[in-house]
Amino acid sequence: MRTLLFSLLLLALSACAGSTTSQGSLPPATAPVSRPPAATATPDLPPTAQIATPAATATPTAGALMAEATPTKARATPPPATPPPPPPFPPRIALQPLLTLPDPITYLTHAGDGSGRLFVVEKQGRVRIIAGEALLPTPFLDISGLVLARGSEQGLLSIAFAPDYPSSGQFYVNYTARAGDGATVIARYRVSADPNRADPATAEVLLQFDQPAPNHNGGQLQFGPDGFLYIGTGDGGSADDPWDNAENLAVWLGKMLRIDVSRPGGYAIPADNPFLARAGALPELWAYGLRNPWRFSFDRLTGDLYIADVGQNRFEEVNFQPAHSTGGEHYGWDTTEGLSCFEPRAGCNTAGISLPFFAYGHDQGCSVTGGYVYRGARYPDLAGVYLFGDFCSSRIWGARAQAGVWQSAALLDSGVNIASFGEDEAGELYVLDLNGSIYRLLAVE
Ligand SMILES: [Ca+2]
Ligand SMILES: [Ca+2]
Ligand SMILES: [Ca+2]
Repeated sequence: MRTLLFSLLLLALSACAGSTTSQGSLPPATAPVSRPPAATATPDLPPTAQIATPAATATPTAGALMAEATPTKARATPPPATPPPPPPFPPRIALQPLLTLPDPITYLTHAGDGSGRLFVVEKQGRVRIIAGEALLPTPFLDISGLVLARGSEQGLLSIAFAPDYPSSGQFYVNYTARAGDGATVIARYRVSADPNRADPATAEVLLQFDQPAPNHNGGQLQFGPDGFLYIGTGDGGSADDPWDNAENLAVWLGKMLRIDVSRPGGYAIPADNPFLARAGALPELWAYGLRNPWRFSFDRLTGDLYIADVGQNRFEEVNFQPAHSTGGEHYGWDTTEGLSCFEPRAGCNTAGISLPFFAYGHDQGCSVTGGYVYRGARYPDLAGVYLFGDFCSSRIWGARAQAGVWQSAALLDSGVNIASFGEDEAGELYVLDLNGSIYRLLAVE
């Protein structure tokens, strides 16, 4: 593992060293969607200082989180002889239009197969391929006959390719189904003999659970650095978690799930899942207390997990789970929203709750869209920065932990209804407008 990480580090360093030439082959970054926002957020302060919150809640948390966020030194050993200084913060970014699809889109990723293809998820139930910046006319997968996409948060919500996709041809989808009137389905499929076409007849439903309301269906799938499949589920919907699902370990809703899909037929429970010994708890649970973790991602270099959790009426938040976590975190909902008490509104007990490292009020947005830590080669200024945004305000932020302290800043008012961020195989990032437009995310001078 250490050897692998060290190799990755060397790769990243050599990529940085070669950045000047690789940048020269890019189109000029002259198409920012809009200007950077006015400096409403204080760039160099920890984000906890940005929002008004009861001091009793915020103060102990900030200290604890900063300690937790200290980069794990063991991972980077042996260190390079002269580590490069971190790039200045905040970076300047812009968006550059890539393509516009005719239908609403929810996600973009890659297959990890060296093909350079981008896979774009259409809300109605199709997966499209972009190859060489062109949209292929025939979908990779079309399961629109199975997908219920009526509500704004319903549809085909994400796709994740197995870590061994080049040999297994297997991938996973998360959608709300016509069967069960919007029930969540996690299903496995395989590619056909044509690498640009999946075989719909290979469908195998791994998990299906009811959704009591059309909203808060989670939707993200990601393979972790441990090879297990992580699944974010929302609290089921309506408002205020009326069924108190998120804190109930006996139900699927409001959770992060973790399952082993490495063997044929169904799935297995990883032997170190945190609630195996807890009577009445579902063994698939990895973490709980989530409201609607619409997007989460792993830092491909460090393995740290960033979970953006959509808030109720006051705060949006992003949670940090270090790579060495053994799971079982309670992310607060619906005892807390952001850094504040939610139920009850005052005097809530935050003992044992993992509070977010970044929260913002609804003066700056209304629905957080989690993104990725930039690990690409083209833009060294973005190295190690977690980029994320808000669907309603279109704002994009950057955040990073530097010497154990979180730095964060608003980077761009993008004008995009940010449904998702996407990452290609090279680690370059994309921003998706729900309405169908895809943008490259660039650093600019
Ligand atoms: Ca729901
Ligand atoms: Ca409640
Ligand atoms: Ca929370």
